[in-house]
Amino acid sequence: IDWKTVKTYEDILYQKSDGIAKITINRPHKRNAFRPKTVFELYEAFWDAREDTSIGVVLFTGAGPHTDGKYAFCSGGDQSVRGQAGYVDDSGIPRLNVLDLQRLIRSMPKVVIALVAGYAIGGGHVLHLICDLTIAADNAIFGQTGPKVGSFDGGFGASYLARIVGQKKAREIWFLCRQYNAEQALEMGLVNTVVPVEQLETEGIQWAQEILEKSPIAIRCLKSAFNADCDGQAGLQELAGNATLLYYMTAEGAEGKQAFLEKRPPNFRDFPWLP
Ligand code: 2NE
Repeated sequence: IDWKTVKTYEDILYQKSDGIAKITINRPHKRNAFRPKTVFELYEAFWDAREDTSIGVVLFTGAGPHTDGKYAFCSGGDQSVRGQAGYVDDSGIPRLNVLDLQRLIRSMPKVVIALVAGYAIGGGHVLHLICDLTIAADNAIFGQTGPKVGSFDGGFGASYLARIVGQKKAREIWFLCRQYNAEQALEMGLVNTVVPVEQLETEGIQWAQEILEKSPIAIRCLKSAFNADCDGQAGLQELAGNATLLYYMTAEGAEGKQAFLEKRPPNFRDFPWLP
């Protein structure tokens, strides 16, 4: 596949090719931990992929291996910039801006696939979790560390994890802060499949290409339907937004707008009240 760089960033790589965007956290010396700048850059790239009508699937991954031979998807918030009220950016403002990124990934009407080689730990584990699909390399290691390092994610990190692996397992993952290998993750439904690490990107591209053969609106509505089951009124808003989008595409919806613009009463009499 012929990846073309979209824009050059400091902490991430952003490429596209043939309907697929690839976003890579590029801080392997920190096991791809994110600082506020990393998250701002990720947000911009994900937003661009969301807006690009030629893009249907985003592959989200971490650069590696590092010079010590180890791989990481992401090891969560960069603890070296953690201040009293969050992760401190270049202008001294403490932030938890990864929460904005989580919501963008979850709500964008494109399929986001996490490609996890090595560590997906802490806030990095939550990032793979909220992706639509996860393909794990055989060397992947999953886990939460919050209660060990003085942090926690009680949002998607807790409630959505419990939806995926069940309440008992989710509590075990958070309360004991153990690490789980790729096979264990597969067994608990945390990932979709496991492949040899050298095959990770190829497998991701294969899954993306299969998805790109499908109907964009069907996938879009399904994603928002899955979200609506968990996300309360925000989830319903997403699902209902798609209903409005589809309604605007009908002659019936267009008649209302046209009548208003032509300053005449609308004529809905020709449209059936379907059973
Ligand atoms: C990921 C893990 C298990 C890897 O262990 P290992 O032994 O393979 O590597 P090592 O030596 O720990 O790390 C390599 C280098 O990366 C840095 C380390 O400090 C080390 O740097 P040097 O000593 O070579 O200079 N590094 C790794 N992770 C980092 C991090 N998160 N922040 C800053 N530097 C990091 C092991 O490294 C590990 O356990 N890392 C910490 C995982 C963690 O606790 N993350 C934060 C959880 S809290 C969070 O992410 C969060 C949240 O809970 C709520 C909202 C937002 C964020």
